[in-house]
Amino acid sequence: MLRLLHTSDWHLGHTLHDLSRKREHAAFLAWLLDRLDEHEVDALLIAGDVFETANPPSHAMKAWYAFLAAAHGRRPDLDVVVIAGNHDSAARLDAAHPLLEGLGIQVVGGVPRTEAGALAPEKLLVPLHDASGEVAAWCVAVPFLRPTDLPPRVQPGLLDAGDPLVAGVRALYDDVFEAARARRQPGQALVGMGHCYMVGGSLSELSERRILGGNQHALPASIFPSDCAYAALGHLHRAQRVGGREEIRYSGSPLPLAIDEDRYRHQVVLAELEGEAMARWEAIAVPRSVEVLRVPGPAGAPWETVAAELAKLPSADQAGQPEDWPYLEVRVCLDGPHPSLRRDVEDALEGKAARLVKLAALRGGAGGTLADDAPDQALTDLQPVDVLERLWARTHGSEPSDVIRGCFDQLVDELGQQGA
Ligand SMILES: [Mn+2]
Repeated sequence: MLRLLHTSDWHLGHTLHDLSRKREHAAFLAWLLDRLDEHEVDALLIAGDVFETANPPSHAMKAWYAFLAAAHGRRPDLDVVVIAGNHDSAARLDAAHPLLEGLGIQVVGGVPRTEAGALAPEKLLVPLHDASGEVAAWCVAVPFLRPTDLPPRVQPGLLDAGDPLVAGVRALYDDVFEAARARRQPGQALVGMGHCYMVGGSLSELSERRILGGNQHALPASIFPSDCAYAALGHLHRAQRVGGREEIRYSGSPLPLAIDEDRYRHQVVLAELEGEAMARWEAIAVPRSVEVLRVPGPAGAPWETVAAELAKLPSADQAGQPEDWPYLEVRVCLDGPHPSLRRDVEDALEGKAARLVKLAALRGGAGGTLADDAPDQALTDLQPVDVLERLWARTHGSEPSDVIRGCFDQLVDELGQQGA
């Protein structure tokens, strides 16, 4: 019996519209430590996006190392496997590897290569130990892959409907699973890890950057072979299985990383392996330490209705510290100009225990021009690709092609890495 605990997409250092998530992350990490004990976890799999940015703030790095030290202190025999996500700096994560390795913590940031440039699949293989200290499984720990990580020998068109990137990812996983089969003894399981976008996955528009294995290069579930007992995935923030296979899962993020993720069931996954196969799995819900309120709801309502709802919010003086107050999104349907909307909302929230992170003015009604009343949209509400689309529409009067989008996404990713 081998007990795996799978989590991903912590995004330490995240801010929600400039509000720090530090306290929520601290609450989650303390909760997670308790789960390791409660469920007698043998191996903790962290499937990427440990940090929000390639160059995270020092408090986020401190939280990360404090967690690893505490986990090792509580369960000295715990195996921890960490892969880099697209938000992480591969090099920065790897930098701690020499120190962490001695604690049973395996960090895989970048794809290891020999001096001749060949893939070194052995370095992506991590043995997982059961409670008796025996190797019970081999973990194929593949970090987030960038185009330059893929083998050059891949010929387009042979597999995967002609997408050479998808074929390249498949070839890399094949090589590492093959190396794992060569190492394993009968009775030892194969476990996969990845930070990628799989075919049919459900995206959060607001918080997941499009990546390789993004919309244009969705990976088929078959990159995880049928003898893979469990695949621990990261990138999508909503917990879900992939390709109808119970053993291939996104754990989802432990906290909502965008307002529209408030309805996700935030969780970690506990999977139990018996011999070479998964015996059972269960989702463990992560308690939410700070609520997300959407008033009146995603559809919005006229201002009078919204004002009445805001008046019902609890008063600030009975509601603890401001850092614990709910995040609030207010959605107002307008059928005419309402230039004082922001001020009216702020007045309504005076003395209320809620932190306004987003005010959305939804135009409806008679379709007259409301240009003079356009809601002030903050740049922080836009994703980089939104800016591309707007500029492209203004310059060319059309939408950018998939090729242009793909190049743009890659550029944004490379810029993020340069901060590291
Ligand atoms: Mn993520």
